[in-house]
Amino acid sequence: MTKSTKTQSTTSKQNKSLLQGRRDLLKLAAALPLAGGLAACASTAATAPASEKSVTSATAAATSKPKPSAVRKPIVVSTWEHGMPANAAAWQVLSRGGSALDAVEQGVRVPEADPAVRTVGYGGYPDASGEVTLDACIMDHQLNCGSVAGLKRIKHPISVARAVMEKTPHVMLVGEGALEFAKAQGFVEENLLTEQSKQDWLLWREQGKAKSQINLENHDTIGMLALDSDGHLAGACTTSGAAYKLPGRVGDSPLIGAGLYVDQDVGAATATGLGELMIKTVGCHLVVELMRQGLNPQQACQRAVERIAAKIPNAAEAQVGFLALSVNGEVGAYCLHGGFNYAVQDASGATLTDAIHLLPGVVA
Ligand code: SD4
Repeated sequence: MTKSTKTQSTTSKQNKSLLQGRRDLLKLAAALPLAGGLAACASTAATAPASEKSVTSATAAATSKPKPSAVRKPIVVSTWEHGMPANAAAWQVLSRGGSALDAVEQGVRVPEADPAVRTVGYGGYPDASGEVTLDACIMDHQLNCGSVAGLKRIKHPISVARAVMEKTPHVMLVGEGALEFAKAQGFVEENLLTEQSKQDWLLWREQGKAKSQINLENHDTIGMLALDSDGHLAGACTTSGAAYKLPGRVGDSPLIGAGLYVDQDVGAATATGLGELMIKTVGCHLVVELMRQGLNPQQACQRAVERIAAKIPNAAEAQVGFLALSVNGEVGAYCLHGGFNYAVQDASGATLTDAIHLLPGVVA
């Protein structure tokens, strides 16, 4: 069963007015308290359960030890709408008693292979030179992790990241070394630039590179977190990164701690949005550590977004979203601007939910 709880829609008119209103957002960001205590904007706070409205009223939910029957498992959560079919693939693994690690790998391979998903894998936006370069990482419940960055011509970077984790003594391989490793592991080289992506890139060049490389619209990385029936957590994150990025630019998505973190004692977190902001704050590690301190996943995601908005000048020009899953199966998400949604699947069905946001306005 699939039911959507999507509550907000975005029109191009709304986008335009939001972009025009960036100055206001900047002023608002500048006014944010350094301690990060700003409550969610009124329009969205009203939709949050009372327990989620203030991080200051944190309970020790994330760290308490509920009865095994109270743990919500198995469960899988993903960023964005393309998380729905990705979760469905992960659920095939989880519902048969498979591992969270297998589930997240199988799940994110769905958008990696889908040319209609323009920000992940095959068909993703290229860099400024017209080359599609992919970033991905994966992590299990024992702090095992693997990662690739700047990987060209391989459709499934998440599976290469898993091979780095399982078959090398290293965590991360980049560029040519990552490609050589992938080929040695039997991955096949192929062209990842679709005709559509090529045409869009040519237009971007013709227009004098007018459109920003990193903006509010190109931010749909998939991050997936799962808790399996054995109670083990795992996570995966994969992206083509910021559209028309400088060749060589690496975002948060392949960086353990920035775009993904998993700690079996506490929970897991993944991120989407402008990677530079997550790198500066080691955002996903921050979310997990906040959960360790007693915040629930929702509260932890909110606190991390507030930290970014308060400490990083111009943060409001970008989108940032966190998604977290506790070891007890609690889910939370929070973003800077409206428009970020996340998919959840468990035995009760599948949902797509708009995350609560800090600043007014909605972007696609
Ligand atoms: C990055 N975080 O490379 C990625 C971009 C993205 O959703 O699309 N995130 O910065």
